[in-house]
Formats: sequence, C-alpha cells, structure tokens
Amino acid sequence: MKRVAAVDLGASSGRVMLGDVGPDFLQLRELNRFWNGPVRVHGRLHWDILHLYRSTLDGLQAAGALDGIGIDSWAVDYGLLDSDGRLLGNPVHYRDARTDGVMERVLEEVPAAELYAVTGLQQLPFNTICQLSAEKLEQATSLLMIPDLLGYWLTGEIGAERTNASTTQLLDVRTREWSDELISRMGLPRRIFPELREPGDVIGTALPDETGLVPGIPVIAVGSHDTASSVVAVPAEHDRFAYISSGTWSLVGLELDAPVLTDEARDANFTNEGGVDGRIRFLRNVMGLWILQECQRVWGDDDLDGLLRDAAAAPPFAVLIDPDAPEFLAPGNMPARIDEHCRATGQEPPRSRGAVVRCILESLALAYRRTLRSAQTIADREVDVLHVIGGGSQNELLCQLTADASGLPVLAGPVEASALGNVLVQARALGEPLPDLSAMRALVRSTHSLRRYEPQGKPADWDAAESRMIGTR
Ligand code: ADP
Ligand code: LRH
Repeated sequence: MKRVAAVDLGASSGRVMLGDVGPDFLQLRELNRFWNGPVRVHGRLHWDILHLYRSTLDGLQAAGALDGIGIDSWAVDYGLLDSDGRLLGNPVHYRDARTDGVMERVLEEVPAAELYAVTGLQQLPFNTICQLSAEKLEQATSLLMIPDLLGYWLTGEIGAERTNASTTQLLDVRTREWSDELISRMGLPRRIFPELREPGDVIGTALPDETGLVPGIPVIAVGSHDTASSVVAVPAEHDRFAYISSGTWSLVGLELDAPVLTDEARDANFTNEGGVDGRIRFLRNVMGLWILQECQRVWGDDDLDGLLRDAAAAPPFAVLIDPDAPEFLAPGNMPARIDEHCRATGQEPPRSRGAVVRCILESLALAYRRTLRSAQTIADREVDVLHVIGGGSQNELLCQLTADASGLPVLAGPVEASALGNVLVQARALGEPLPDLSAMRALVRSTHSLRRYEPQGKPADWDAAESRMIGTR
C-alpha cells in the first residue's frame, strides 16, 4: 500500500486529497478544500498564489507521514523567478485582459499554420505564448508553471513537467522538447525555460524546515496539468471512448496515440495536448460551468441543487447561446451578458433563474455534441461511450442532456478524477504494479461506482436546436 497526497488546484477550488493505493484498492479522503478564483488588484486579475500555497501546506501538514506528494493545477499560467530564485510579481490569471489583441500580434510573428504544425495547440487568447508576449521578462531567469512553482517552493528544485508545458504553445508536440525555434522567433529568452520532467519523475524531497512537513517526503511529478491527470482516471474499458472533463471548463475530446495536425483539425481549433505516457489529448475547450458559476456569483445564490431543480422544470429549448462566444470568457455580469447575447441573436432573454440555467446547460450540451462529432470525424475514430468526469459529472440534468444531445450513453464519474490520476501516477512511480493506463483505469473502475445515462427524447429536437444555434454564431 502507498499513502500519497494529491494537491489538485482547480480554477474554482483547490483541494489536498489523501490517497491510499494498493492492489485492488484506491481510496481518496479530502484533507482540505479551499476557494480559488480571480482576485482583481489595481485593474489586473491575479491568482492568490500564497493563499493556495498556505492552504496546500495546511492540507499536507494534516496528512502527517506520506510516501509522496503530487501537484496538478489548471494550465497555461505561471510564475517568474528572478536570479535569486524569488517570485517576480504575483501570477496573473488567464482571464485577465492583458492578452486582449495579443494573439493577433503572435500570429503576425508566426503564422497560425506554422504554429500549429509545431505545437498542435488550439488557438486560445490566453495561451502562455500570448501571456509572455504581454510580459516584461528582463529580470526573469525561470518560468515555472503553477504546479512547478509550488513544487519548487516545497523542494527548492526547478523544472517543467511535460503535460503542462504542452499547454504553453512553445513545446514541440512531436519531439516533446521546448521549441527553440518558436522561442527565438517570439523574441523570448531561452534561459527562462527549465529542463523538462516526465510524469513519475521525482522532483526532490520536501524541505522540512521550510514547509513544516515530516522530513523525507518525495515530491513526485504527475500529469501536472489537471486535465492530463483527470484523463488518466477515465474509467474506460476500451479505446472507443470520448470524455468530457467537466469543471470550470469542459474539456471535450479523445485520447490518441499521435497528434492530428491536419488543416481540418486546426480550422476546428482542436488541441493536441500532451498526456501521461506520451498520449495525446485531442480536445477542445468548451466554456463549461464557468458561465453558471459566474451567474451564481452575481445572483449571490449558492443553492446549486435548487437552481438545477428549477432548470429541470423550465421549458426545453426556449433560448440558446453559443457558450464559446468571447463575451463569456472574462468575469462579469453573466446573466446580463446572456440577455444581451439573446437580444443580439433575435431571442427573448430568459425570464427566471431556472430558465437561465436551462439555457446554459442545453447550450453546453449542444456544444459538446458539435465538438464530439467533429473530433470523431477529424481523428477518424468512432466512439460508443462518453465518460464525464470531474465536478460537473454530479450535474444530473447536464449529464442527461449530454446523453440526449450526443446520442451516446454517458458514464458519469469519478468526481475527483484529477486527484485520482495524480495519486495513480505517484503510486506507480513508487512501485505499485500499475504498468499502464489500462491498469490504472481498471483500478478506478473496480473501486468507484459510475452512473449511466442513456440517450432519451427525440434526436430531431436536437437537430432543430443545433440549426437554431448555428444561427446564433
Ligand atoms: P475545477 O477543477 O475547474 O475547479 P471542479 O471539477 O471542482 O472544477 O467542478 C466544479 C463544478 O462542479 C462547479 O462549477 C459545479 O457546477 C459542479 N458541481 C459541484 N458540485 C456539484 C453538485 N453537487 N451537483 C452538481 N454540480 C456540482
Ligand atoms: C482546466 C484547464 C484546461 C485549460 C484551462 C486553462 O482546469 O486546465 O485544461 O485549458 O484550465
């Protein structure tokens, strides 16, 4: 048996989970959970990185003796260190407006087709490449992605874990090395990009005086991009599956052995992110439950169960939005933006909270349907089951709508997929007999119950809704 801690920092909450892993055994226990989100300071959106670090330490200290610690978080964001190894400024949130218009400048330096041929990454305005183009780098000696930054604070060791490095748009998707050519063409200093690490590598030992942790605990690199860790824990039985990693974002796609770098994939804005064991996460970002989270924040309504009950009772297909419209990216008054989006597309805005939530969930289900269909066509891979993992897998209405819209059976769970993937990769590095992803997935399947949703309703209703939604884009 191995006893490890998974630090899993999502965009809406962070948690430290204690994981016990052995032959036929896999169990998580929450040590602590803490708020995460954008903090506006002097007109700029930041992460509260010291709050995240402090809360991480609280959880780890509560764990006592451990065989390992692994850290995963959301992608693309980073901290910069100076020549003394100190943090230069508080990390900026990817939803900050500093990258407005920057993608266009990046594409003037490196045309989209060339950028895609090297990195295989979808064009998102907040990719690290865009953020770095809006950054002053003179004093920077190292760029550390968020999990690598926390790993550095715990151990004093610098490095860049590959799955998360793959989201910077500066990593070569074929060689899995930093692209010196892109770095140089973007005028970025090569010195700031640390040596790469593989999931399973030992980063170092947690410094007991610095951290207050029991001496001698190894910190182990995992799939440090949270989505990479969550895909590890997809309880799939065979490879004809698609997944939705459902949280603040919905990451919708397939697991492949090799990247798809065709014009078709680029035009549809599919990404080829690096997975554990060299797999490719061929997916698209759909705006996800962020829109609902922001509505709840603006309404001051944390009764999610109540809102979902009202949404279930609201009339179907009353209003539809394109959840991926750029106006839904930044924090703000989401209910007002939905109203505006409806008016601009000739629809009557929803009149109740239940109707707003129904509109968000049906529109997400339609976006999933569209994305899943193009993923299968572009990657030439048919699927017969859709796994929904992460916090959003608890949303019964959304899971049913997703099954109805996609025409696929949905298997929902596990909820804490990222933490499970994190724990499994650590356990393997520590010698547990989990030779490959199939073995890890079999262990998740035998230790976690899933909920199955069969497609219901009339497919013609979704066809009609889809044509209406095309009209809204
Ligand atoms: P992230 O890792 O991006 O912070 P999570 O995987 O923790 O996201 O998922 C958070 C989302 O899960 C919330 O936005 C919420 O919509 C959904 N969620 C959490 N708990 C429940 C629940 N009990 N029922 C339905 N949905 C839930
Ligand atoms: C999900 C996630 C996603 C990224 C986004 C920035 O938490 O890591 O995979 O695209 O955050």
